[in-house]
Amino acid sequence: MSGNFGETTGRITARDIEELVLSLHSIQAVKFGEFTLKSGLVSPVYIDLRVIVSYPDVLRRVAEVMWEQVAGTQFEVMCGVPYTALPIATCMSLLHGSPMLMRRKEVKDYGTKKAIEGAFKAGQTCLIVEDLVTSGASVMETVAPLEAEGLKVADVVVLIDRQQGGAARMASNGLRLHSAFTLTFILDVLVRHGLVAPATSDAVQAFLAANQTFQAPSGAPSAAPAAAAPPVANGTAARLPFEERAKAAQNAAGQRLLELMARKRSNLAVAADVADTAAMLRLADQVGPDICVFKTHVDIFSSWDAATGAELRRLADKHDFLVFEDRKFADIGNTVVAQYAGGVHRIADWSDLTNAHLVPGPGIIDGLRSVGGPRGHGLLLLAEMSSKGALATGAYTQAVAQAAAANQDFVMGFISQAPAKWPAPTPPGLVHMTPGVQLAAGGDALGQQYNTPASVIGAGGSDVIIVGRGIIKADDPAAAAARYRAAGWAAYEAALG
Ligand code: 5BU
Repeated sequence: MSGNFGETTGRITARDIEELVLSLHSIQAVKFGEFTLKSGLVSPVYIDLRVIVSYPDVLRRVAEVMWEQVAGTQFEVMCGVPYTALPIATCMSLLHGSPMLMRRKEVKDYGTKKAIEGAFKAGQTCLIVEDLVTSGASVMETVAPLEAEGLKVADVVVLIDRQQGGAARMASNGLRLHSAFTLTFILDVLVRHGLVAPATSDAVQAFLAANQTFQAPSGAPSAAPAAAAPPVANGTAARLPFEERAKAAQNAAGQRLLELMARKRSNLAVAADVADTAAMLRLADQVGPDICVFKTHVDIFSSWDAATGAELRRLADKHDFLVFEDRKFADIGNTVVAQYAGGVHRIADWSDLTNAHLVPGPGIIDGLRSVGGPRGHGLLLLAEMSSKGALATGAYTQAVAQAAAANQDFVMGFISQAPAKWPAPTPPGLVHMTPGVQLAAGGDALGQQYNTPASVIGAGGSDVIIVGRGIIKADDPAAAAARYRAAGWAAYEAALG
């Protein structure tokens, strides 16, 4: 273990977190097998963090990792969800001198009858500390009595997000969920270390997918098939919900993207055009809760190494987004193979999707497929561009649409501007992503042209808004991302009719 855990202000690395996952496995806080839950369901995974009280070193590392998640968050007091999180909250309190409150699980029917113990004033902000979030129900049980006492709750920190709807439930209650890692991340680490078989990992993932707890509020697209709707991906009429289109996707990354947009209720991609990797990673952690895709231009960062790629992957797992390297490949097949797999950046090692021009002809798709196909990656073809005077129009755009339709095993969609204006709808499994988006239409001095989320998703018929400067130049990028997410999602819901 690196020395960071010994210091209260030290930055915790991806390696520290990986080692913590291994420790949790070795003390059997995370187990795999067949476990009958209270509900009667048989689960292939069992997480019980109560055991960490017997391992003070693990408890301290858990507290440090969780503290790190809320380092930039404002709060005056903390409250652990009884019982498992109480020692964690206590440990965070002791390590950082942050006062704590306690919620009684059973309110005393004698004496003071207080539900909340400790010293506080109405109007103070309270951070909720929890070990594990599944549905989020236990967290809400603790939020209610705190709010009843006049405390304000905006943030919840957990060690593990089981990815079964807790984050969506928190969001629907106006709460931000900060998790140190997801169950998917635990599986990745344990499979990589040969401690869990890939088949077990697959079984757990299938269990998680089949046991989602959060029902989107009415008005949101339902999980039921859209009866008799024609298979139209874009255009202004008869749009299918993302979860339906995921079933039509032939590329693994495209399917994951459509599923995650539906699950996370976000069709926002952020363009991380910042100067260095530290700023890029900070941005990924800030906007992560609100985005479906994090887009990079790896060649604008002042430096790059494999550890940065690994840390970006950890953040992608933590916040549930895909990484898109906007490389715009444009060479012959043989060259793009080397550019995608090798070089300084080793793009295929850390990105889920990338993009290419079709100028060289279909050999570019074949070359990139030979690297990305076996890894489950996807390719976006550039069909239109946002810049003034772009030459990708008309017959060229239509040739791109045809090439995408003919290569759906690897091509997951398009960079486009207004697919609703194309002569024919594209197959429903293909995704449209659109850059050149700000809350007000306009442009910059170098030819960039901006449309609004409503016009891009609505009349334009696109699926995902890509926003760079509208978010990264904002005083508060996280707040700006939340605004763009809301605008993009409202436009999508309106387009569904
Ligand atoms: P902006 O700050 O929102 O303008 O950033 C837009 C991003 O999308 C930026 O990274 C561009 O390189 C990228 N982009 C674009 O703006 N227009 C295009 O047609 C394509 C990519 Br393709």
